[in-house]
Amino acid sequence: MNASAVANGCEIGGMEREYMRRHHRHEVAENQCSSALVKHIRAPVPLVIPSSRRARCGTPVFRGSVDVGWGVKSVRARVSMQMFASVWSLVRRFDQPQKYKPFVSRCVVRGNLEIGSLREVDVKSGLPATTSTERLELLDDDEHILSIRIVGGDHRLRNYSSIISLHPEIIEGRPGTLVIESYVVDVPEGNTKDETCYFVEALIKCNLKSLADVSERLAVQDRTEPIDMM
Ligand code: A8S
Repeated sequence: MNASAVANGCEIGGMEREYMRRHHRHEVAENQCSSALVKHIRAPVPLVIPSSRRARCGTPVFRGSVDVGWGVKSVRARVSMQMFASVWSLVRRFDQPQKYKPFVSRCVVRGNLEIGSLREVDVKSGLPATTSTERLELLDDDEHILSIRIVGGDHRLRNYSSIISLHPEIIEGRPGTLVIESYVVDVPEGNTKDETCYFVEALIKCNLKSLADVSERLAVQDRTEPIDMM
């Protein structure tokens, strides 16, 4: 990827570089800018792999392959358990970006959620835009990767495309998540590459900070409530 990588002041290590090489490839044209941001979150990627089953109480439950939280998916058993709040459970909701994105006021998806689905996102006042139309490009529940492309809206981010990937890591002895988000976008006429990167990175940093706050709060709640195994 022809991109600089920003890590909130942290060095980007070999692991991050390898994940970027594998999952964050963008074609970057001459009139475009691209970069990647990294965030470490003190909450697990997922504890279980989602299925559509629902418990009596309305809490999502799962039957099938269990990810024990350190990227180990060897525990295959017919179990049902309450879904643990996790970073992936927030990121994968293409239909509900407002769960963690602080600038989103409303989001509507028409039809089924599938690759190619479009979401109409309304953003809060005070920003240089009011709406954005975004297409789901990739949703990988095994590798924990979501990719979207912006296809419309009254803003200046033309041909914006982003990839967010989650990777399990241990932070101070507990399951944590390394988040990498990369993007490519056209540099609007009248702006420089640096200005465009600065603007987009500021928005992504806010999203990642909020993703960390929400998932860390949920992870603390999970630790205080027992697993509901059946
Ligand atoms: C995202 C990333 C970005 C969102 C941008 C960069 C946007 O929603 C906002 C302001 C704009 O000017 C453009 O993953 C747009 O949310 C907050 C409306 C697209």
